[in-house]
Amino acid sequence: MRLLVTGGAGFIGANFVRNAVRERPDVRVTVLDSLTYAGSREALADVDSAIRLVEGDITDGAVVGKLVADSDAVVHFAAETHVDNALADPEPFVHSNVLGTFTILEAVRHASSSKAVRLHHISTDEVYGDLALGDPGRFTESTPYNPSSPYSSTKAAADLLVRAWVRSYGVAATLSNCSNNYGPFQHVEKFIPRQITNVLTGRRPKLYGTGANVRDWIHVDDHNSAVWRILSHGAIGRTYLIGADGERDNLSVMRMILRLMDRSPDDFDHVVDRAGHDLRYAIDATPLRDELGWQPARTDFETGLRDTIAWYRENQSWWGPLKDAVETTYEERRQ
Ligand code: NAD
Ligand code: TDX
Repeated sequence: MRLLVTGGAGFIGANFVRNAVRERPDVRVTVLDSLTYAGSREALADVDSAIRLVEGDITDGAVVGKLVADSDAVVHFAAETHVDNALADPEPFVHSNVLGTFTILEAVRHASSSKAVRLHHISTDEVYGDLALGDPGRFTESTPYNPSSPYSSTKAAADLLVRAWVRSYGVAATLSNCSNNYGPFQHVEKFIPRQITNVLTGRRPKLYGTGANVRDWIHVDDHNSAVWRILSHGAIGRTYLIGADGERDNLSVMRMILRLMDRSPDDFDHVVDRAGHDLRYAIDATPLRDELGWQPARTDFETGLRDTIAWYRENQSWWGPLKDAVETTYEERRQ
């Protein structure tokens, strides 16, 4: 299978590509990534000789058209992904997430007139907005879209484009909306790696507001195993929610990081809360488990977090050069 992976130099995409190269010798991977601040060649260094990395933008119709025409399947990870950046400057989010997804869809539509091209579009649970704290409900495939932020609204727009291209043009696409990922190679702007690397560089960890907000954590390898399952066995046009029953409030995650790094439980600062901060996300992944037989393998969060802390300890050469600039930006925003 000739597989095109957009955003394959980012956190989830790079883990996906590394696993694909190791576990699926029948798959030939091409990565299309514009190597924004969030993309990293180094994340693909140990599979470098087994893949083709094309540096290019997903809004470039000529480049995308040619790569899609040479592929049997496309997994579309590329996006601007950080909510705080979207609040500060939403324009790149509209560009990459909306126009970029449109460009991919048009390329798949045109290529599909002469051969089969399978598309899997990666999205987020944030398109559903948020749930109240203490609400027993969880997001399902039929929860209405209600995005809160410039990030999630552009992801929602992209999802709706994919659904329309399936219905109107018969594009062979599936979609998935996953909860919060953690694991190796996550950019240090995000919550878990930010706190780990704050401790490792002698800074104080930073909690937005009271830390009561709840996220539903999943290890990146479990997200990616679900993506493979959907790509191989999913029903065209379907949306699958991906989650591993990992709900935890931010304060508890902060305290677990501090404990695992031998710091005292109050060794962090409360900082200015995020504007419009979503309260709680929670995924009901029953259809993915029952219909496609998917099971997450890494459901022990404490073990996953311990492994992630060890990975950041051992890979300072990867994240070290990014850290100062990220913290300077946060200081300017008083976060
Ligand atoms: P990331 O920010 O780490 O990586 C994004 C990658 O996309 C980078 O390599 C970047 O260079 C590339 N990219 C951005 N704009 C591009 C463009 N215009 N052209 C080409 N490449 C471009 O993001 P991530 O956390 O790996 O997220 C990947 C996907 O998964 C996104 O679609 C995101 O919405 C979705 N998602 C993420 C999470 C999470 O917790 N991180 C959860 C659910 C869904
Ligand atoms: O320093 C911090 N302190 C803090 O308390 C940061 C960076 C975050 N937070 C809070 C905000 C959130 O409630 O932690 C929680 C997680 O924050 P992020 O890592 O920024 O993730 P989130 O906003 O939940 O979005 C993530 O999951 C869904 C990804 O960034 C998205 O791309 C994905 O779609």
